[in-house]
Amino acid sequence: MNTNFSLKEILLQPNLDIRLQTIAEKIQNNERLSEEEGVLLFEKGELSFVGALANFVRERLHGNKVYFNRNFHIEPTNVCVFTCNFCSYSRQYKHKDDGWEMSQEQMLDMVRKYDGQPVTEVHIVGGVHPKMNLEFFCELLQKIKAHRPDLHLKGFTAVELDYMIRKAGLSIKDGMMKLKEAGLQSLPGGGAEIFDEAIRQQICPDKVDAQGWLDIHQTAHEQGMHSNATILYGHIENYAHRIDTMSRLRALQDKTGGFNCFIPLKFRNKDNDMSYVAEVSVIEDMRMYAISRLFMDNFKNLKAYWPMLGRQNAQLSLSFGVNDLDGTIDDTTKIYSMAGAEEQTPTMSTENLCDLITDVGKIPVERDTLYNELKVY
Ligand code: V47
Ligand code: SF4
Repeated sequence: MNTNFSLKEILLQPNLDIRLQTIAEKIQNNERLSEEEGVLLFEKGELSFVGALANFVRERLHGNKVYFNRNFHIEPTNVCVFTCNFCSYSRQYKHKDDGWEMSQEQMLDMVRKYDGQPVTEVHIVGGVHPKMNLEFFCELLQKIKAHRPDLHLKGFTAVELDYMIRKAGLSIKDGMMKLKEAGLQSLPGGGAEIFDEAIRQQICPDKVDAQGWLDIHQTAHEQGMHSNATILYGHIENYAHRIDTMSRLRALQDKTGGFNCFIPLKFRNKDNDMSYVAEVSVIEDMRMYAISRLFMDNFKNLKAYWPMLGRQNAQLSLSFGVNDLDGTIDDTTKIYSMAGAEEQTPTMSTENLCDLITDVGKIPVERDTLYNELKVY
């Protein structure tokens, strides 16, 4: 199934806006788009136009390959000191009896459940619990590494890190060093949301700000760790806010080269304080992926997180610039099912994931966290 127009068909459109024509030529010549051009793509670029260009870039970088990894998630707690209005998952500390808190032993049991299974990564992320401190997490990392040294430990959003390191009275540099020594290898991309201060004030007023988020990722990169970057789109932000966030991430990537991938996350509106905001359409989702592929020219990998997007839309995204479908996740992640995502119990076997990829004429490739190819299917 080919869901794309060819680049030639796009460029031959009789009434194509001259500014879009210039953008198409820049993309063909591998030239960087400006912020103004990014906003223009959101305002004027039809799905067929941005999709054809994004698919062209995707094929230039990755041919027909689509990456996935075998991972599982540990969510230590959903008790959180912060009050992000879009979050359906957290429970405030004063209502902590409605939430969950896992002991180190319970989390190690989850790791032991995968003994003998070919998973390569554990993704650890949760709420910000005031009693789960830096020491607690360093011990947890050490214990997981001691039990299973081959498992790549990807953990903690910049929000969790900022809180636990500040509370321990350490500088970001020293705190990150301590976590690295305990076994932390990569950071997931959460907590970025939208960087614009006024929007942040409305959607997540009390957690780490844009500069704090960027500083933590820069510090991780300088210490040799890699990380991911996300954006939460489709709520009260406008197109300029999206491009501003993407531009700040692109600038940090120019500096460090430490980001593995970019992950646009669609705002879901069930059971949170922003339920009055309507969700955007699938067309807007695909435009978001395509424009991300075009604007984020120094991010090699663009990930669609299928538990949030749903399987069919994730499959569709592979024709709009996406080259990574995250992993064969077990049913241990609740952050999206609680916000109304399609996938209420997000599990998918390797076979299912490969079928989903081959059904749209692409080649499934298992990768590790750092995008080394492990197996081409
Ligand atoms: O920062 C919270 C988002 C993020 C909602 O790095 C919501 O591989 C939509 O970052 N609607 C945390 N999104 C999860 C995350 C992540 C997920 C998958 C892979 C990786 C990776 C990272 O979840 C938060 C926030 O942006 N989120 N609530 C919601 N209602
Ligand atoms: Fe806490 Fe993260 Fe939810 Fe914000 S998004 S309330 S930091 S769990």
